[in-house]
Amino acid sequence: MNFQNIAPVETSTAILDLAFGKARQKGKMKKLKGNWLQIIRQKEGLKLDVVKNTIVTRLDKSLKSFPSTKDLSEFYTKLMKLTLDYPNYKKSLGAVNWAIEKTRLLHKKYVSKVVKTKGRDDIKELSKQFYGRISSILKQIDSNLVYLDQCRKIMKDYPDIKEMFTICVYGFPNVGKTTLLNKITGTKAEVAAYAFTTKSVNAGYFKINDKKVQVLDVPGTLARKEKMNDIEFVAELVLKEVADIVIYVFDLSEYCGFSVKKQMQLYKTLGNKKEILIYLSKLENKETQEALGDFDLKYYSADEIKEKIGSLIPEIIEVSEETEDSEKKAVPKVSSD
Ligand SMILES: Nc1nc2c(ncn2[C@@H]2O[C@H](COP(=O)(O)OP(=O)(O)OP(=O)(O)O)[C@@H](O)[C@H]2O)c(=O)[nH]1
Ligand SMILES: [Mg+2]
Repeated sequence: MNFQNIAPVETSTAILDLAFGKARQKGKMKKLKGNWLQIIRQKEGLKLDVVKNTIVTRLDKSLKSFPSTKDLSEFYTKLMKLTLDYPNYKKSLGAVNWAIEKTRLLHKKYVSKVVKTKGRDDIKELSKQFYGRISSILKQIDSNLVYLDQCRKIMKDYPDIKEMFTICVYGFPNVGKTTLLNKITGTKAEVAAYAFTTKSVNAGYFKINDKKVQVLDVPGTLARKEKMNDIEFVAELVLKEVADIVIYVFDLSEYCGFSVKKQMQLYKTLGNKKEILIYLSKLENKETQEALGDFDLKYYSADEIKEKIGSLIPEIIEVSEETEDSEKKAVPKVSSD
């Protein structure tokens, strides 16, 4: 899902200025035929069309560029609930929809009134009413438009997570998660010698046995449930909703600033619902070598991790068209290992 392409949402004033400006231009341009009354009726009808079309097109474009709820994965739905005022977001989309319908109805009503007018004053009065009512509709949704634009700005920074077999690299800040991601996938995400370098989700991809794998390196977490910030919640969400396998990174040298004991506590919170592969960073360090004696969990090198992942990716069985009348289906099957 790509959240970068949501179109900026204009304010009601900007949309009204544009619509009325275009209508004024239209009123000047057109050469029309008929008697004077027919001409001014036609002119006014055209202006009403321009106002309606401009407003409906602009609002509809905004509405359509937001993702439709039914296309969103559980991960993005939860992320939206976490980072937006979700009821206000839904209400705002509904309000824009309401304004589109209301504008269409009002236009229809006034177009039929204009053709029945008897003189210049009648027409003037009607168009004044129409412009007033249209302005009032748009003003009513102004706070919704402003809020939707705020949502767009937040959603623009959502990680682009693809639907494929996914590994989540997890562990305390500064332990070497991003370094491992770069090692496995060949990406060049930022690595630094201080905690919380990664502020968002880094994604890398590699192929094993002809199958593409997504590796997500999430920001370091301090496992403090009650004081989590948004990005730590995102890390948890990736871990729970997206990851098929977790790589837990231990830094036995403790150069990261966290004791092995603390790192072990976070590791234990992962439970056994998902396959967890342990990676030890900074293995060449003296301190790591010394701590290795007490470390009695199975761990893997970066190359071994890739191999192991290859053996854990589900087989995709293509159901042939002869056996299945409907469209081809891909049935995932977890390989027994
Ligand atoms: N010597 C050595 N240094 C490493 C190794 N892995 C990581 N480092 C160093 O440890 C520091 C932190 O590495 P990162 O990969 O940025 O750690 P991170 O877990 O992604 O950190 P956050 O994004 O802040 O959570 C950097 O200075 C790395 O160069 C390793 O295997 N050996
Ligand atoms: Mg990092």
